[in-house]
Amino acid sequence: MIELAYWTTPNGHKITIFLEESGTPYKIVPINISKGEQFSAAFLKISPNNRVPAILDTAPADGGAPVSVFESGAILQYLAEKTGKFLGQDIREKYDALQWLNWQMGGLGPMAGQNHHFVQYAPEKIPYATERYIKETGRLYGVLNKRLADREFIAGAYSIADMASYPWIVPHERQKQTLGDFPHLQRWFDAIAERPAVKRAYALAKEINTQPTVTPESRAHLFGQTHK
Ligand SMILES: N[C@@H](CCC(=O)N[C@@H](CS)C(=O)NCC(=O)O)C(=O)O
Repeated sequence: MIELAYWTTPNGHKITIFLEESGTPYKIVPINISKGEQFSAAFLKISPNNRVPAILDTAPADGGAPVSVFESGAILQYLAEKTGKFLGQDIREKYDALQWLNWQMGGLGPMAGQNHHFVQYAPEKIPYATERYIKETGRLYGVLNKRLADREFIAGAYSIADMASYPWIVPHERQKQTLGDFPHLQRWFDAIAERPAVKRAYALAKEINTQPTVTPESRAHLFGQTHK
């Protein structure tokens, strides 16, 4: 059984998409980051960076003690290897998916995250910062659009690379991007949105939380964190 420490955010959706797509049994453990639950001792034990998602696999492949994994990219890779799904065995196919998974983790996710921060949440509007992250998000959309020009999915077959990127394209309007400017990305986005497992993952999120993550009350938990 996979226990998924989860909140209804893009990085959380990546994992529910995988679990729904693969038919892996799982249990959600909600970690309401708007209320500061990411700082509880029990959660920090499996996710020392105080970020969701994280998993606990109570029945790992080697039959040993439970295995915990944090960082959504590492979780997707762990689950793909555990189930033998959505990550090819062939070296070229596998590393196509892994390099694009890491592209999402090191590029699209953090840049779009800063875009969300400066465009929507920063208490003062800083034109240099908003422009930088809107442009960088657009540049990354362009890279993905080009990649998808001659293949159905990012690494050829539908894989964990697609599951990592899709939730970060969902908020394209909030990121001040026009999907119509990226026709191959738009085609890919529409196809993934129609997948029954993806619909189930987003429907499940609505059962858990319908409130915005960032509210006047949650700002104190989410922003201005220091080493203390
Ligand atoms: N690189 C991490 C990022 C995780 C992350 O930033 N999670 C956010 C929600 S999407 C979070 O837990 N925020 C809580 C906080 O900022 O304290 C991953 O992909 O798992």
